[in-house]
Amino acid sequence: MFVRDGPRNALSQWTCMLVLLFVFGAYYGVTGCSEADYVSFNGICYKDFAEEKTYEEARQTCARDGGLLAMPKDDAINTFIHDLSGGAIRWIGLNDINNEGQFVFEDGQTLEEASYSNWKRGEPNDLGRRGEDCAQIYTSEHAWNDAPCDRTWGFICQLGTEVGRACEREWLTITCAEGGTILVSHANYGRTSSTYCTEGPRVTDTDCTSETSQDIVSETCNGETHCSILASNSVFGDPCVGTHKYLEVGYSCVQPGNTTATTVQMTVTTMDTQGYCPEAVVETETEPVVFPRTEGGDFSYSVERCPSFPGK
Ligand SMILES: [Ca+2]
Ligand SMILES: [Ca+2]
Repeated sequence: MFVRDGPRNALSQWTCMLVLLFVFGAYYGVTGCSEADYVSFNGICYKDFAEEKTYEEARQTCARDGGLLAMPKDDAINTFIHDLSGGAIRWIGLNDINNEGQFVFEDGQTLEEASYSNWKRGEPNDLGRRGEDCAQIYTSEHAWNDAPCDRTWGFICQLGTEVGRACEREWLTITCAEGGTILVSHANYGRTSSTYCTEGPRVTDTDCTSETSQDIVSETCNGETHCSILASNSVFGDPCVGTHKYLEVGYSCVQPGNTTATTVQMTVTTMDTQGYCPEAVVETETEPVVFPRTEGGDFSYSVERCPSFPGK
């Protein structure tokens, strides 16, 4: 019996491994996040941690992944991250440790600045002798409560604090100010939402992902203070022919020597390709021209993008 079952067991183990590899690969490809098990939502990657830690320990766990405790700054994100935990109680990246009553997100933004909060009625109440300075998400309405920071709960981390987008054939330019450098956490050239870049065909196709995006954008932008990348098929290939696509990049600006993804002032601008057509270079159909790095990176582009190109 062992002899007969041996090969079959081995075969099923292989099948199982292949299935697991495929599922993991597909999952990783779809999420496009730089760390495994993180799931992207509108450009930012999130992960639920069920293991219970104090607020500070949870903070450190997120930092080890290059991230921060999750900062829900609108209803959609708030609901999404709480659903990740199955509605369990979780620390979020919001506290009034430094200044009683003045709640601040982990990236330094105050609740007033973020203009979003979802406290349960009667919260925050800073209850007890030691007070309550750390926020958690905890009800079926995804409402928040302040709790003692040294209590232990599960928590949710996020990678990236900012999102930049450029519609197909536009440039996405990311700049970190104050000496910060770019750390890309998520990138996708394709379409996962019908909300952005709606001027084009098939914008309801929201299942379009390019598995190479993460690598290409990371290679171009990580460690730089500034980077530009063209949202086009010539850079990423065409993951869904006929659909009007956009490039979405989730990132943080990290201070040198700081292992935690600290947010500093940053700007994202998109520029029309036309603005970058160099005048002194001649392009032919067969030999695509490479942009000098000062003009936005060394990507080749096609004739159609620079119709007024000299020499054409
Ligand atoms: Ca408090
Ligand atoms: Ca409370």
